[in-house]
Amino acid sequence: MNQKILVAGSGKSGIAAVGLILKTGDEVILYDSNDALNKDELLHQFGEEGRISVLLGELKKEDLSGVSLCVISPGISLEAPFVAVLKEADIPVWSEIQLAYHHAKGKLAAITGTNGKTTTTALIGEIMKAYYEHVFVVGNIGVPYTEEALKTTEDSVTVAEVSSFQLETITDFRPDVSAILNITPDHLDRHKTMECYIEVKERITSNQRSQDFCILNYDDPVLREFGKTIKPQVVYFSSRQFLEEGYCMDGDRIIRNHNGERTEIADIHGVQLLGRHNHENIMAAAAVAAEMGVPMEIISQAVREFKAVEHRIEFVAEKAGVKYYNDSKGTNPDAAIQAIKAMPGPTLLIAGGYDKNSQYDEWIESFDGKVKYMVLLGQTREKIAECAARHGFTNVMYAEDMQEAVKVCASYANRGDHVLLSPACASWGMFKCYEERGEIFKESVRNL
Ligand code: UMA
Repeated sequence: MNQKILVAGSGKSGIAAVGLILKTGDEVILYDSNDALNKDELLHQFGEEGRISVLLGELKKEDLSGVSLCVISPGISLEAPFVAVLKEADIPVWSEIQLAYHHAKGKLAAITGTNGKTTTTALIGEIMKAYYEHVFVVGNIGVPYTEEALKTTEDSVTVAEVSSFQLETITDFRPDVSAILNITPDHLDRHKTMECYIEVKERITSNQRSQDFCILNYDDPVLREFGKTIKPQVVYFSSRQFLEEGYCMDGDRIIRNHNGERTEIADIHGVQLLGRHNHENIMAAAAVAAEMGVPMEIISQAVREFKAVEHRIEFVAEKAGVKYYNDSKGTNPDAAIQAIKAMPGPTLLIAGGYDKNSQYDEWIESFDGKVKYMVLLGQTREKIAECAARHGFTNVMYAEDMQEAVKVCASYANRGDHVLLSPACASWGMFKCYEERGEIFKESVRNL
């Protein structure tokens, strides 16, 4: 019997989820709390009348007649008022990745962590494509899992970047190989406490069984301990310690030690990803790929050929002897610390944006004489400036928009300096998304 499903959120995930539901023959209500959206525009993109309706604004109990499931977009908090209406009506809530998983076939690798998940997911995707014929790279990386789920077959391989938001409402989502890269404070405006955030991230393993694998960061004490408590087989990686079993550094080489055998994956001077955090991403990607059945020679070659993903310490251009880097994906203090560490010399930093309730102390401390000036944008600029002043850093300027920030940096930079956009904050408020922020930065640099 056909179901009636409410899809909440009309962004990328919601639209893709509706597409999947319509293909499976079910009925759908597309709901969005934003009543300023255009109902007809939303409706017409599906070219399908009859089995879809659109509902905007407040959700009432009577709107839920016949609805048996809600599929929620990742950006929507479970504290949103309409979720209480769903609960009252006893309607289960699935995340968009849960719906996709329910319909998907083949093998699945899922990658989470506070930072590095996009780079790691993209790298795993490239490794998989070098070995398997049908590979899908989906999730938080920007292609909703529901967009591809019905294309998967028993022979295909799916690599999913999974955020904490997407894990909040999974039920039986079960990757063959999971990875948790690291957990540092982020999204505390939504998850409230670090404990809750960690618990949500760890859910990626909650349905895994003993034949499955979980790749964990040995250098993160929480994850190291977590590895001792879970059902799947654990593979550790570490950029700080030598591991008898697992992935680690041997001088400048990234290696795998397994059953007493040492295999070299790459020399850090022979890869195009900068910084120690990226060596960790390479280890995690190699570990995931190996447990998904890819031979080490293929992994090693794909690692050497892989270039940085867009918006993640991406080299933009050199102008008047100054190198410009776009790290718009540095949306939390920890990611921004990694970017500063990866800069090879004096740096002018552009930062600030939407307030996710983050603490900036550690990030400011990481400047360590390398950051000459900081140009701040957005909602958090006063909060960051105050924090910087407490730590004795006062070379701070404000800009009204990205173009101005880039111009200010260009006028203060000397030959040999670096200009880095790595905001430590989300883009919301000034930009639609971090991609838009990064694009505007790159365009402003090109226009100098
Ligand atoms: N909305 C409501 N009610 C609310 C809140 C929002 O109806 O209470 C509606 C909005 O009006 C809007 C829609 O929900 O129409 C937006 O949904 P969304 O925020 O989930 O956006 P999508 O376009 O579906 O994008 C999402 C991810 N966004 C978030 O998690 C915030 C994208 O990750 C992801 O690429 C995409 O799905 C495909 O899977 C972005 C992100 O910022 C990159 N992720 C965070 C991060 O990386 O730190 C987690």
